[in-house]
Amino acid sequence: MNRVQSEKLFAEALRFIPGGVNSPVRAFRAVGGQPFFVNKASGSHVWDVDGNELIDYVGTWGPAILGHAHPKIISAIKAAAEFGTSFGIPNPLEVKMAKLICELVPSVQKVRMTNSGTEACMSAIRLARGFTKRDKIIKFDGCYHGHADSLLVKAGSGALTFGNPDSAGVPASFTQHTIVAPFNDVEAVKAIFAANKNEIAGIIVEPVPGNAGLYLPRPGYLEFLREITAANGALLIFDEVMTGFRLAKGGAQERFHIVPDLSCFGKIIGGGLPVGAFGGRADIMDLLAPLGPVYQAGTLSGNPLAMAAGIAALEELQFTGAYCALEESAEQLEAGMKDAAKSAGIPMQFNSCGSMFCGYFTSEPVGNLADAMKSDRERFKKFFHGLLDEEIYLAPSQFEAGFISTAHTAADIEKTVSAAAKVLRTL
Ligand code: HOZ
Repeated sequence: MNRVQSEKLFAEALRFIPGGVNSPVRAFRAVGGQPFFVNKASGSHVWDVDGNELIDYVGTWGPAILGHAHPKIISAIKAAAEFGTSFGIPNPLEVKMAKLICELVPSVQKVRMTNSGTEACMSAIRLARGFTKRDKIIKFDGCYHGHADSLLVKAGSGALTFGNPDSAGVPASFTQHTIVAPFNDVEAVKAIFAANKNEIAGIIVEPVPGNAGLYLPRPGYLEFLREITAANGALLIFDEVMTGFRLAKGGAQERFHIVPDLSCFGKIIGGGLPVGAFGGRADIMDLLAPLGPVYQAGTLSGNPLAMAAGIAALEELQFTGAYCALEESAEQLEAGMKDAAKSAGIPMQFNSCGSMFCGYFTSEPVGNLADAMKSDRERFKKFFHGLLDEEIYLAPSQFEAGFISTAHTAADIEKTVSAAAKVLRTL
Protein backbone atom coordinates (compact mmCIF):
# COMPACT_ATOMS: atom_id res chain seq x y z
CA MET A 1 0.00 0.00 0.00
CA ASN A 2 1.46 3.36 -1.03
CA ARG A 3 1.73 5.69 1.98
CA VAL A 4 4.21 8.26 0.66
CA GLN A 5 2.09 11.34 1.40
CA SER A 6 1.22 10.08 4.88
CA GLU A 7 4.90 9.50 5.62
CA LYS A 8 5.78 13.03 4.52
CA LEU A 9 3.02 14.53 6.64
CA PHE A 10 4.02 12.49 9.67
CA ALA A 11 7.64 13.62 9.37
CA GLU A 12 6.43 17.23 9.34
CA ALA A 13 3.94 16.63 12.15
CA LEU A 14 6.71 15.22 14.35
CA ARG A 15 8.51 18.57 14.13
CA PHE A 16 5.55 20.58 15.41
CA ILE A 17 3.26 18.27 17.38
CA PRO A 18 4.50 16.06 20.25
CA GLY A 19 4.66 12.55 18.83
CA GLY A 20 3.09 13.91 15.65
CA VAL A 21 -0.44 13.41 16.99
CA ASN A 22 -3.05 15.25 19.01
CA SER A 23 -4.08 12.17 20.99
CA PRO A 24 -1.58 9.42 21.81
CA VAL A 25 -3.28 6.24 20.67
CA ARG A 26 -3.42 7.58 17.12
CA ALA A 27 0.38 7.34 16.90
CA PHE A 28 0.49 3.57 16.18
CA ARG A 29 3.07 3.09 18.94
CA ALA A 30 1.21 0.05 20.25
CA VAL A 31 1.29 -1.68 16.88
CA GLY A 32 4.44 -0.27 15.31
CA GLY A 33 4.71 1.62 12.04
CA GLN A 34 3.35 5.07 11.35
CA PRO A 35 -0.15 6.49 11.34
CA PHE A 36 -1.77 7.39 8.05
CA PHE A 37 -3.41 10.76 7.42
CA VAL A 38 -7.01 10.96 6.31
CA ASN A 39 -8.52 13.64 4.17
CA LYS A 40 -11.97 12.24 3.58
CA ALA A 41 -14.45 9.93 5.27
CA SER A 42 -17.89 8.88 4.15
CA GLY A 43 -20.19 6.13 5.42
CA SER A 44 -18.10 3.21 6.66
CA HIS A 45 -15.01 4.17 4.65
CA VAL A 46 -12.07 6.54 5.04
CA TRP A 47 -9.66 7.69 2.33
CA ASP A 48 -6.07 8.48 3.22
CA VAL A 49 -3.99 11.22 1.63
CA ASP A 50 -2.42 8.64 -0.71
CA GLY A 51 -5.84 7.69 -2.04
CA ASN A 52 -6.13 4.34 -0.21
CA GLU A 53 -9.70 3.46 0.76
CA LEU A 54 -10.27 1.58 4.01
CA ILE A 55 -13.23 0.08 5.85
CA ASP A 56 -13.15 1.88 9.18
CA TYR A 57 -14.01 0.27 12.54
CA VAL A 58 -12.66 3.16 14.62
CA GLY A 59 -15.54 5.45 13.64
CA THR A 60 -13.73 8.46 15.09
CA TRP A 61 -13.50 6.42 18.35
CA GLY A 62 -17.26 6.06 18.68
CA PRO A 63 -19.13 9.14 17.48
CA ALA A 64 -19.68 7.95 13.88
CA ILE A 65 -22.51 5.54 14.72
CA LEU A 66 -24.34 6.60 11.55
CA GLY A 67 -21.17 6.41 9.49
CA HIS A 68 -18.98 9.33 8.52
CA ALA A 69 -20.37 12.53 7.04
CA HIS A 70 -24.01 11.52 7.38
CA PRO A 71 -25.95 13.89 5.08
CA LYS A 72 -28.44 14.93 7.79
CA ILE A 73 -25.65 15.80 10.22
CA ILE A 74 -23.70 17.70 7.59
CA SER A 75 -26.70 19.76 6.58
CA ALA A 76 -27.60 20.46 10.24
CA ILE A 77 -24.06 21.75 10.83
CA LYS A 78 -24.17 23.91 7.68
CA ALA A 79 -27.54 25.37 8.61
CA ALA A 80 -26.42 26.15 12.16
CA ALA A 81 -23.14 27.70 10.98
CA GLU A 82 -25.04 30.24 8.87
CA PHE A 83 -26.34 31.71 12.13
CA GLY A 84 -22.97 31.90 13.90
CA THR A 85 -20.48 29.40 15.28
CA SER A 86 -20.52 30.28 18.99
CA PHE A 87 -22.42 32.74 21.13
CA GLY A 88 -21.48 32.28 24.78
CA ILE A 89 -25.14 33.19 25.32
CA PRO A 90 -27.88 30.57 25.76
CA ASN A 91 -29.26 29.31 22.44
CA PRO A 92 -32.43 27.32 21.69
CA LEU A 93 -30.54 24.25 20.48
CA GLU A 94 -29.16 23.71 23.99
CA VAL A 95 -32.70 23.37 25.32
CA LYS A 96 -33.66 20.99 22.53
CA MET A 97 -30.60 18.83 23.20
CA ALA A 98 -31.18 18.77 26.97
CA LYS A 99 -34.82 17.73 26.48
CA LEU A 100 -33.82 15.02 24.05
CA ILE A 101 -31.20 13.55 26.40
CA CYS A 102 -33.65 13.61 29.32
CA GLU A 103 -36.31 11.87 27.22
CA LEU A 104 -33.97 9.18 25.92
CA VAL A 105 -32.25 8.48 29.25
CA PRO A 106 -34.89 8.45 32.00
CA SER A 107 -32.34 8.53 34.86
CA VAL A 108 -31.31 11.97 33.59
CA GLN A 109 -33.65 14.64 34.89
CA LYS A 110 -31.27 17.51 34.24
CA VAL A 111 -28.16 17.72 32.10
CA ARG A 112 -25.22 20.10 31.66
CA MET A 113 -23.28 20.18 28.37
CA THR A 114 -19.47 20.17 28.27
CA ASN A 115 -16.91 20.04 25.46
CA SER A 116 -15.52 16.55 25.98
CA GLY A 117 -16.06 13.31 27.86
CA THR A 118 -13.07 14.19 30.03
CA GLU A 119 -14.81 17.33 31.25
CA ALA A 120 -18.05 15.45 31.78
CA CYS A 121 -16.44 12.82 34.03
CA MET A 122 -14.29 15.33 35.87
CA SER A 123 -17.36 17.46 36.60
CA ALA A 124 -19.54 14.50 37.61
CA ILE A 125 -16.91 13.47 40.17
CA ARG A 126 -16.75 17.00 41.58
CA LEU A 127 -20.53 17.05 41.81
CA ALA A 128 -20.65 13.67 43.55
CA ARG A 129 -18.13 14.91 46.08
CA GLY A 130 -20.02 18.17 46.58
CA PHE A 131 -23.33 16.35 47.01
CA THR A 132 -22.15 13.67 49.43
CA LYS A 133 -19.61 15.91 51.18
CA ARG A 134 -17.20 12.98 50.91
CA ASP A 135 -13.87 12.80 49.08
CA LYS A 136 -13.17 9.21 48.08
CA ILE A 137 -14.20 7.67 44.80
CA ILE A 138 -13.91 4.13 43.48
CA LYS A 139 -12.89 3.47 39.90
CA PHE A 140 -11.98 0.24 38.13
CA ASP A 141 -8.67 -1.00 36.88
CA GLY A 142 -8.50 -0.40 33.09
CA CYS A 143 -11.52 1.89 32.96
CA TYR A 144 -10.75 5.23 31.36
CA HIS A 145 -12.71 8.34 32.24
CA GLY A 146 -10.70 10.92 30.36
CA HIS A 147 -7.50 12.56 31.43
CA ALA A 148 -8.48 14.59 34.50
CA ASP A 149 -5.87 14.27 37.26
CA SER A 150 -7.87 12.35 39.84
CA LEU A 151 -9.04 9.82 37.24
CA LEU A 152 -5.68 9.00 35.66
CA VAL A 153 -5.13 6.12 38.04
CA LYS A 154 -4.80 2.60 36.62
CA ALA A 155 -6.46 4.10 33.57
CA GLY A 156 -7.21 2.38 30.28
CA SER A 157 -6.97 3.61 26.68
CA GLY A 158 -3.73 5.42 25.74
CA ALA A 159 -2.53 5.48 29.36
CA LEU A 160 -2.61 1.69 29.41
CA THR A 161 -1.42 1.26 25.83
CA PHE A 162 1.80 3.09 26.64
CA GLY A 163 2.28 1.43 30.01
CA ASN A 164 1.57 4.57 32.05
CA PRO A 165 -1.78 3.89 33.64
CA ASP A 166 -0.72 6.35 36.34
CA SER A 167 0.45 9.46 34.51
CA ALA A 168 3.53 11.49 35.38
CA GLY A 169 2.64 15.04 36.34
CA VAL A 170 -0.20 14.05 38.65
CA PRO A 171 0.80 14.75 42.26
CA ALA A 172 0.15 11.75 44.52
CA SER A 173 -1.95 13.99 46.74
CA PHE A 174 -4.37 14.57 43.82
CA THR A 175 -5.14 10.89 43.55
CA GLN A 176 -5.05 9.91 47.20
CA HIS A 177 -8.84 9.80 47.24
CA THR A 178 -9.12 7.55 44.18
CA ILE A 179 -9.46 3.87 45.11
CA VAL A 180 -9.08 1.28 42.36
CA ALA A 181 -10.85 -2.09 42.22
CA PRO A 182 -10.73 -4.91 39.68
CA PHE A 183 -13.82 -4.92 37.45
CA ASN A 184 -16.37 -7.70 37.95
CA ASP A 185 -15.05 -8.34 41.48
CA VAL A 186 -17.79 -8.11 44.11
CA GLU A 187 -15.64 -8.83 47.15
CA ALA A 188 -13.09 -6.14 46.32
CA VAL A 189 -15.77 -3.44 46.24
CA LYS A 190 -17.37 -4.73 49.45
CA ALA A 191 -13.97 -4.61 51.16
CA ILE A 192 -13.39 -1.01 50.02
CA PHE A 193 -16.73 0.11 51.42
CA ALA A 194 -16.05 -1.75 54.67
CA ALA A 195 -12.65 -0.10 55.07
CA ASN A 196 -13.91 3.40 54.20
CA LYS A 197 -17.19 3.75 56.10
CA ASN A 198 -19.09 6.95 55.19
CA GLU A 199 -16.16 8.16 53.12
CA ILE A 200 -17.00 7.01 49.58
CA ALA A 201 -18.62 9.73 47.46
CA GLY A 202 -19.31 7.40 44.58
CA ILE A 203 -18.33 4.74 42.12
CA ILE A 204 -17.54 5.75 38.55
CA VAL A 205 -17.69 2.92 36.05
CA GLU A 206 -17.91 2.28 32.35
CA PRO A 207 -20.85 -0.15 32.52
CA VAL A 208 -19.30 -2.03 29.60
CA PRO A 209 -15.60 -1.17 29.80
CA GLY A 210 -14.34 -0.23 26.34
CA ASN A 211 -10.93 1.23 27.06
CA ALA A 212 -9.00 -1.97 27.65
CA GLY A 213 -10.50 -3.62 24.60
CA LEU A 214 -14.05 -4.63 25.51
CA TYR A 215 -15.38 -6.80 28.29
CA LEU A 216 -18.83 -7.22 29.74
CA PRO A 217 -20.20 -6.96 33.26
CA ARG A 218 -20.96 -10.39 34.69
CA PRO A 219 -24.68 -10.97 35.29
CA GLY A 220 -25.65 -9.13 38.47
CA TYR A 221 -22.48 -7.03 38.73
CA LEU A 222 -24.00 -3.69 37.77
CA GLU A 223 -26.99 -4.46 40.02
CA PHE A 224 -24.53 -5.10 42.85
CA LEU A 225 -22.82 -1.73 42.25
CA ARG A 226 -26.24 -0.07 42.30
CA GLU A 227 -27.16 -1.72 45.58
CA ILE A 228 -23.91 -1.16 47.44
CA THR A 229 -23.73 2.53 46.51
CA ALA A 230 -27.34 3.13 47.54
CA ALA A 231 -26.85 1.24 50.80
CA ASN A 232 -23.81 3.35 51.67
CA GLY A 233 -25.06 6.82 50.71
CA ALA A 234 -22.67 6.92 47.74
CA LEU A 235 -23.54 7.81 44.14
CA LEU A 236 -23.34 5.49 41.16
CA ILE A 237 -21.88 7.28 38.14
CA PHE A 238 -22.11 5.59 34.76
CA ASP A 239 -19.50 6.76 32.29
CA GLU A 240 -21.49 6.25 29.10
CA VAL A 241 -19.21 8.32 26.91
CA MET A 242 -18.78 5.26 24.66
CA THR A 243 -21.92 3.27 25.43
CA GLY A 244 -24.43 6.12 25.61
CA PHE A 245 -26.90 6.12 22.69
CA ARG A 246 -24.91 3.20 21.26
CA LEU A 247 -25.82 0.04 23.18
CA ALA A 248 -29.48 1.12 23.10
CA LYS A 249 -31.16 4.46 22.62
CA GLY A 250 -30.90 4.91 26.39
CA GLY A 251 -27.36 3.48 26.51
CA ALA A 252 -25.98 0.67 28.66
CA GLN A 253 -28.30 1.64 31.51
CA GLU A 254 -31.30 0.81 29.33
CA ARG A 255 -29.71 -2.41 28.04
CA PHE A 256 -28.88 -3.64 31.56
CA HIS A 257 -31.86 -2.04 33.36
CA ILE A 258 -29.86 -0.03 35.88
CA VAL A 259 -30.69 3.47 37.10
CA PRO A 260 -27.49 5.33 38.00
CA ASP A 261 -27.50 8.62 39.91
CA LEU A 262 -25.33 10.44 37.39
CA SER A 263 -24.27 9.66 33.82
CA CYS A 264 -21.54 11.03 31.60
CA PHE A 265 -21.85 11.28 27.84
CA GLY A 266 -19.83 12.42 24.83
CA LYS A 267 -19.01 11.11 21.37
CA ILE A 268 -22.41 10.32 19.71
CA ILE A 269 -24.20 13.36 21.18
CA GLY A 270 -21.86 15.64 19.24
CA GLY A 271 -22.49 13.97 15.88
CA GLY A 272 -18.71 14.11 15.35
CA LEU A 273 -18.17 17.58 16.82
CA PRO A 274 -16.46 18.09 20.19
CA VAL A 275 -18.96 17.54 22.99
CA GLY A 276 -19.66 16.01 26.36
CA ALA A 277 -22.46 16.09 28.91
CA PHE A 278 -23.26 14.90 32.39
CA GLY A 279 -26.65 14.59 33.98
CA GLY A 280 -28.79 12.75 36.45
CA ARG A 281 -31.05 13.26 39.43
CA ALA A 282 -32.34 16.83 39.61
CA ASP A 283 -31.60 17.12 43.35
CA ILE A 284 -27.94 16.39 42.61
CA MET A 285 -27.67 18.44 39.41
CA ASP A 286 -29.18 21.47 41.14
CA LEU A 287 -26.06 21.71 43.26
CA LEU A 288 -24.22 23.05 40.21
CA ALA A 289 -23.45 26.74 39.86
CA PRO A 290 -25.34 29.06 39.45
CA LEU A 291 -27.90 27.26 41.65
CA GLY A 292 -25.47 25.65 44.05
CA PRO A 293 -21.90 25.64 45.30
CA VAL A 294 -20.32 23.16 42.85
CA TYR A 295 -18.56 25.16 40.15
CA GLN A 296 -18.44 24.05 36.53
CA ALA A 297 -18.24 26.14 33.34
CA GLY A 298 -17.14 26.30 29.67
CA THR A 299 -16.90 29.02 27.01
CA LEU A 300 -17.91 26.66 24.21
CA SER A 301 -20.30 24.45 26.21
CA GLY A 302 -23.61 24.03 24.37
CA ASN A 303 -21.93 25.16 21.17
CA PRO A 304 -24.63 25.59 18.49
CA LEU A 305 -22.81 23.55 15.83
CA ALA A 306 -22.20 20.66 18.21
CA MET A 307 -25.82 20.82 19.41
CA ALA A 308 -27.17 20.85 15.85
CA ALA A 309 -24.98 17.91 14.85
CA GLY A 310 -25.83 15.93 17.98
CA ILE A 311 -29.57 16.54 17.71
CA ALA A 312 -29.51 15.39 14.07
CA ALA A 313 -27.64 12.24 15.11
CA LEU A 314 -29.97 11.41 18.00
CA GLU A 315 -33.08 11.99 15.89
CA GLU A 316 -31.78 9.82 13.08
CA LEU A 317 -30.89 7.06 15.54
CA GLN A 318 -34.35 7.04 17.09
CA PHE A 319 -36.46 6.99 14.00
CA THR A 320 -34.65 4.71 11.56
CA GLY A 321 -34.47 1.26 13.17
CA ALA A 322 -30.77 1.91 13.58
CA TYR A 323 -30.30 -0.25 16.67
CA CYS A 324 -31.70 -3.39 15.02
CA ALA A 325 -29.44 -2.84 12.02
CA LEU A 326 -26.41 -2.39 14.30
CA GLU A 327 -27.16 -5.61 16.20
CA GLU A 328 -27.50 -7.55 12.94
CA SER A 329 -24.18 -6.29 11.62
CA ALA A 330 -22.52 -6.99 14.96
CA GLU A 331 -23.83 -10.57 14.96
CA GLN A 332 -22.55 -11.10 11.43
CA LEU A 333 -19.11 -9.81 12.40
CA GLU A 334 -18.94 -11.82 15.62
CA ALA A 335 -19.99 -15.08 13.97
CA GLY A 336 -17.58 -14.52 11.09
CA MET A 337 -14.60 -13.64 13.29
CA LYS A 338 -15.17 -16.57 15.64
CA ASP A 339 -15.37 -18.96 12.68
CA ALA A 340 -12.27 -17.46 11.09
CA ALA A 341 -10.24 -17.84 14.29
CA LYS A 342 -11.48 -21.39 14.83
CA SER A 343 -10.64 -22.51 11.31
CA ALA A 344 -7.19 -20.95 11.58
CA GLY A 345 -6.66 -22.68 14.94
CA ILE A 346 -5.91 -19.36 16.65
CA PRO A 347 -7.21 -18.92 20.22
CA MET A 348 -9.29 -15.77 20.19
CA GLN A 349 -11.90 -14.34 22.54
CA PHE A 350 -14.18 -12.18 20.46
CA ASN A 351 -16.08 -10.02 22.96
CA SER A 352 -18.96 -7.94 21.73
CA CYS A 353 -21.87 -5.96 23.09
CA GLY A 354 -24.24 -4.27 20.68
CA SER A 355 -22.12 -2.54 18.07
CA MET A 356 -18.87 -2.58 20.12
CA PHE A 357 -16.33 -5.39 19.88
CA CYS A 358 -12.78 -6.53 20.61
CA GLY A 359 -10.83 -9.67 19.75
CA TYR A 360 -8.24 -10.85 22.29
CA PHE A 361 -5.64 -13.47 21.42
CA THR A 362 -6.05 -15.71 24.42
CA SER A 363 -7.84 -18.97 25.14
CA GLU A 364 -9.27 -17.68 28.45
CA PRO A 365 -12.45 -15.59 28.70
CA VAL A 366 -11.76 -11.87 29.23
CA GLY A 367 -13.80 -10.17 31.96
CA ASN A 368 -11.38 -7.68 33.47
CA LEU A 369 -8.05 -5.97 32.89
CA ALA A 370 -5.93 -8.84 34.24
CA ASP A 371 -7.59 -11.17 31.70
CA ALA A 372 -7.14 -8.63 28.90
CA MET A 373 -3.43 -8.39 29.69
CA LYS A 374 -3.09 -12.10 28.86
CA SER A 375 -3.80 -11.39 25.19
CA ASP A 376 -0.85 -12.04 22.89
CA ARG A 377 -0.10 -8.49 21.85
CA GLU A 378 2.57 -9.49 19.33
CA ARG A 379 -0.11 -11.46 17.55
CA PHE A 380 -2.47 -8.49 17.73
CA LYS A 381 0.15 -6.28 16.04
CA LYS A 382 0.47 -8.72 13.17
CA PHE A 383 -3.29 -9.07 12.92
CA PHE A 384 -3.72 -5.27 12.88
CA HIS A 385 -1.14 -4.72 10.13
CA GLY A 386 -2.38 -7.72 8.15
CA LEU A 387 -5.87 -6.25 8.14
CA LEU A 388 -4.57 -2.78 7.30
CA ASP A 389 -2.87 -4.24 4.23
CA GLU A 390 -6.27 -5.69 3.31
CA GLU A 391 -7.83 -2.18 3.62
CA ILE A 392 -9.49 -2.79 6.99
CA TYR A 393 -8.78 -0.32 9.79
CA LEU A 394 -9.09 -1.45 13.42
CA ALA A 395 -8.06 0.75 16.36
CA PRO A 396 -4.24 0.68 16.54
CA SER A 397 -4.15 -0.86 20.01
CA GLN A 398 -5.24 -4.08 21.68
CA PHE A 399 -6.76 -1.91 24.40
CA GLU A 400 -9.43 -0.13 22.39
CA ALA A 401 -12.89 -1.21 21.27
CA GLY A 402 -14.05 -1.48 17.67
CA PHE A 403 -17.21 0.30 16.57
CA ILE A 404 -19.75 -0.69 13.92
CA SER A 405 -21.94 1.94 12.29
CA THR A 406 -25.24 1.77 10.48
CA ALA A 407 -23.24 2.53 7.33
CA HIS A 408 -21.36 -0.79 7.51
CA THR A 409 -22.94 -3.02 4.91
CA ALA A 410 -23.15 -6.82 4.87
CA ALA A 411 -20.56 -6.63 2.06
CA ASP A 412 -18.19 -4.57 4.27
CA ILE A 413 -18.46 -7.16 7.00
CA GLU A 414 -18.05 -10.06 4.58
CA LYS A 415 -14.89 -8.44 3.23
CA THR A 416 -13.64 -7.88 6.81
CA VAL A 417 -14.25 -11.47 7.81
CA SER A 418 -12.56 -12.95 4.75
CA ALA A 419 -9.59 -10.60 5.22
CA ALA A 420 -9.40 -11.67 8.87
CA ALA A 421 -9.58 -15.35 7.88
CA LYS A 422 -6.69 -14.81 5.45
CA VAL A 423 -4.57 -12.91 8.00
CA LEU A 424 -5.30 -15.31 10.86
CA ARG A 425 -4.00 -18.24 8.76
CA THR A 426 -0.62 -16.48 8.62
CA LEU A 427 -0.27 -15.83 12.37
N1 HOZ B 1 -9.45 8.10 24.21
C1 HOZ B 1 -9.84 7.70 22.90
C2 HOZ B 1 -10.02 6.23 22.81
N2 HOZ B 1 -10.42 5.54 23.92
C3 HOZ B 1 -8.84 8.12 21.88
C4 HOZ B 1 -9.23 9.31 21.16
C5 HOZ B 1 -8.31 9.66 20.01
O1 HOZ B 1 -7.14 9.35 20.04
O2 HOZ B 1 -8.77 10.25 19.05
